[in-house]
Amino acid sequence: MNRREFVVSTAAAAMLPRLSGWRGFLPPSRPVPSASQLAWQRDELALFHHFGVNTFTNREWGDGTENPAVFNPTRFDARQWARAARAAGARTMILTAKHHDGFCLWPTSTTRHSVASSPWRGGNGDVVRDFVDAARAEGLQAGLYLSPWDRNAPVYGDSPRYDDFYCAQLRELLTRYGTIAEVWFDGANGEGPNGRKQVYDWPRFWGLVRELQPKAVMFSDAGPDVRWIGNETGLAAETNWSTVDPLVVRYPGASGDAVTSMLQHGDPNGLAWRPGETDVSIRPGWFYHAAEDARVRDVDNLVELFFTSVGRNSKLLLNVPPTPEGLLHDTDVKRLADMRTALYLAFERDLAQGATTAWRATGRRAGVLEMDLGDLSEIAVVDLKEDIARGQRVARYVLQAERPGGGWMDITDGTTIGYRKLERMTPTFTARRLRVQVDTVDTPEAIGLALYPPTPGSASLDLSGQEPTPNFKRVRVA
Ligand code: FUL
Repeated sequence: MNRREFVVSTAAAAMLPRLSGWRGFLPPSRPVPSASQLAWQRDELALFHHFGVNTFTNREWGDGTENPAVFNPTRFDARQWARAARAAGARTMILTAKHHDGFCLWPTSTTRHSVASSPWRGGNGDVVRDFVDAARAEGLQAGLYLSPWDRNAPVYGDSPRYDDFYCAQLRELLTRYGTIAEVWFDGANGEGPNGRKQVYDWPRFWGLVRELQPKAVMFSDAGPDVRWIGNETGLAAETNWSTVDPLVVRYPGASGDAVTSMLQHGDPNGLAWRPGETDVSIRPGWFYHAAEDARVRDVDNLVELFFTSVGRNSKLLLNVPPTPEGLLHDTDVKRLADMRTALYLAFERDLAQGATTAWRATGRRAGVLEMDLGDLSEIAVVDLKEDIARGQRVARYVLQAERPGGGWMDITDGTTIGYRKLERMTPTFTARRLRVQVDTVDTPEAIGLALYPPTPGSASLDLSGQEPTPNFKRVRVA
């Protein structure tokens, strides 16, 4: 799509809600994901890597006055990051090509504030190049974060000139390094040296990404493909629609109660498919700080993050920051591998495999899935899913189990399902026959149900030779 088409389609999308009173006359189709959005969601886990001058100055936000000479990783090895990402079961890794300090991790022609002015590899290094090569060598996809807020660029605040500068940087990143799976925008916005607030031309930025990398998904508060989940604590909301009203969050960085609510919950009547991504760090900071070496999230905490993000119809983007050496810290690497083992064990044996199931619509906006496991089974995790290729419809579900003497007992209930809804059952429950009743916002469609038994506490498995797989399933390695 070129810029003009983008503007036209945005204008058309903006008009649709005004017709919403007429929805009864529109075809009864729900918004559905694009092929890229679907693939993005099915990957479930991506890693984020915050790396730059802050890694060396021990800060979270640089002010743009850093001397490029501080950037000098002594043992830089992006392949080590990629191996750790792969061992974690992630299928995409995203790098901060530029953070708010404006320092570029690739030799850009737009500014001298880059790796080219650093002593690292005699000024001939390119972190972005090594990063994308390493990701691909490990069979992973690469994504890039280019901070719009730039505290070094002299033209920041001189809006059209900075927009040109920013687009030139995007163009370099999206034309030099092959296929980029995700382009990550935050909404940070400040004043430039002229004292004026920068006004970003978002339709232009998004149009350029579409033109140069049509298959990439774009993340920001306002998408257009993937939305921020509204916090950095790893919590998607229990009620989480992948559809949004695009008029509520109009640009990245917009604030207000309606914005927060739309980011967290989406909108069942929203006309845009824009699923939520949950970005959170394995450490307190986004950048590496040695003082936080003992504060890396433990395995239980990482598994919990998976349940509160992926398990609530979101995707987990887990930040693991490289050290000043240019490596991921051993503690973090070990935690990632252990997280994957724990997830494999949790989802290893689906009790619903081989069960007898039957789905039927019970009304215009209701349906029921019935399941007979054949034997009484102890259930620790309930895993519900909708076929999101056909949109998201479930607004409420109730899971029931048959009592030994007949009759049904409520076990758990909830609101949205979407791509995946995971519930940890504490205490566990035992059942042979189950059913899930759903209320939907459109014609009911069959839902999926997987059930997992309790896992043996601390089993240790070597999964290092395994390919990352959807749903953290184990595959046999030849
Ligand atoms: C925010 C930034 O201000 C933080 O430093 C971090 O990069 C986070 C992922 O996005 O907007």
